Amino acid sequence: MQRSCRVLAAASCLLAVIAVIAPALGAESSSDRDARMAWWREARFGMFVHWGLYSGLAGTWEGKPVATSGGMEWIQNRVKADTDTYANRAIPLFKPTKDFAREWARLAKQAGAKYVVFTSKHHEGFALHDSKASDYDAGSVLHRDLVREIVDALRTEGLRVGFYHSVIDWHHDQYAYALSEQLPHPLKGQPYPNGTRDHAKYQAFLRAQVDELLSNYGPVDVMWWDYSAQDFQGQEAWRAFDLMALARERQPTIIMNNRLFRIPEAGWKSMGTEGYAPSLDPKYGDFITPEQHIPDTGMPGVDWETCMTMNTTWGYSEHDHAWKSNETLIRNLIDIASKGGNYLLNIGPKGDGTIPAESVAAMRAIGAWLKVNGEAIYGTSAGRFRNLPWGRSTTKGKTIYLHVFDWPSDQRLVVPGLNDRVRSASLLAGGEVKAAPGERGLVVQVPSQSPDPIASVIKLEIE
Ligand code: FHN
Repeated sequence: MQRSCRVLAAASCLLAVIAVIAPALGAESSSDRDARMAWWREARFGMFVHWGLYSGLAGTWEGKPVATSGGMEWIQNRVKADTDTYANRAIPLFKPTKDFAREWARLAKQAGAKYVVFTSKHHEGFALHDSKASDYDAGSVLHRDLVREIVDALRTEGLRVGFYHSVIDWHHDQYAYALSEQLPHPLKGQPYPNGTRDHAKYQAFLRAQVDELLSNYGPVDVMWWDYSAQDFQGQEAWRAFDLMALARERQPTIIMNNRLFRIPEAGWKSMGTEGYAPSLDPKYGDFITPEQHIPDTGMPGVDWETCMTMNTTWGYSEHDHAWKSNETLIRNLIDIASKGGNYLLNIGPKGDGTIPAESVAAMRAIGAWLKVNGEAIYGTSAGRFRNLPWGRSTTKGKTIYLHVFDWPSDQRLVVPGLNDRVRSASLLAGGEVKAAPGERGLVVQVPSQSPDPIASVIKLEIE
C-alpha cells in the first residue's frame, strides 16, 4: 500500500478517535456539540418516570398517610427508616405486572413525548437493573431486569432512552452521609451503624453500576444525574469528571444534565429547586435543570429543561390529588417552548407499574393537542415576542407560530411589533385567517370561536 495511503488511513483513524474523546476532554467543537444536541433540542417534550420501591408504599407508612403533598419518593427519609426496615416494608408491595413497560412506552408515544427518562436508581438505592455490583436490585429481588424491559419497550415505540440515576444513596453502607450537611439521609445526625465508612468505596460502586447501565442496554441518549449540594458535589463527592468521561466513552453522543455539580459555572446559584443560574460551562454538563419552575424568560445560548410533577409528588402517592389541569400542562409546554426550553413531565406509576388514571388522561390530552399543533412545538426555537397579552409564540425559520390562549372577542388578534410582510396565515386546526398590517403591528382577523380553548395556533409564513 503506497505510503500516502497509509498516512491517510492513520489520519482518518486518528480523527475518529479524537471525535470520540473530544467531548470527554471538553474539547468538543460547537458544531459537533450542536450535532449531538440536535435531536434533544428538536424534541422539546419528554416523559419523566419516578418508579421504585417507594411506589408500592404509595405515601403510606404503618397504615397512615405520611403526607398528602410533597415527594413520596422521599418516604424513607420522611419516616427516618433505616434501609433494612424500609426494604422489608416496601419490597413486598413492589410487584411489577408483566407488561408495565409496554404501557409506559405506549403512553409516552400517545402523549407526543420524544424521549423518556426513568429512574434506574433513586435516593433509596434500589437499582431497577440486574446489577452484579449489588443485591439491592431487581435482578436479586425480583429475578427480573426491569431496565431491560423498559428500554426494549421504549425502543419498540421509537423513543429515546434516558436514565435518571441518583448519586445520593440511602442504602449503601459506605455512603458517608456525614460528609454533607445539605444532602438528605434518613440516618442524618446519627453515627454510622457500621462504625466507619469509606466514601471512596461508594464512589467505586457508583461507577460500577453506571458502567453496567451504559454498557449493557445498547444506546443510551440521556444521563440525568441527581443531585448535588454546595457543600458536597463534583469530583470530591462523586468523582464527577471520571463518571462523565466514562459515560462519554461508553456512549459518545450521550447528553448529560448538570446535577453532578452545584457551582455557578455549572448553572447553579443556590440550593432549592429555583437555585439555577442561566449559564453553563459544557464541561459540567449539557443542560441546566429548573425544577417545578418555568424561567421568566428564555436563556439564549443555554440548553435548559424544566422538569415538573403532574401533582405535587414525583413518586406515586395514593394521598396526593392535587392534579394540574390539562390546560395548565399544555400551556406550560407552550410557554417553555416559547422560551427555547424542553419540558420533562413526570408520571409516578404504582407499585405494580400501572399508571394513575389522572396521569394517563393528562398525557393523552397533551398528545391530542400535539397531534394538531405539534409542528408549532417540535423543532422550533424561542419566539421573537415577549409578553404577548393573549399567549406565546414560537419560531421555525421564516415561520412564526402564534399560540393563542385568550381568543379576541372582537376577532382581531393584534401582534404588537410585527411589521414583517406576511405571505400566508392559517390555523393549524384548519381554517383560513386574514392578516394585515395595523397601527401597532400585524392584525389577524380570526373566526368568532377558537378551535381550541386551551390554545389555538396560527401559522404565519413571513416574507
Ligand atoms: O430529590 C429529588 C426528587 O426526589 C426528584 O427526583 C427531583 C426530580 O428532579 N430531584 C430531586 C430534588 O431536586
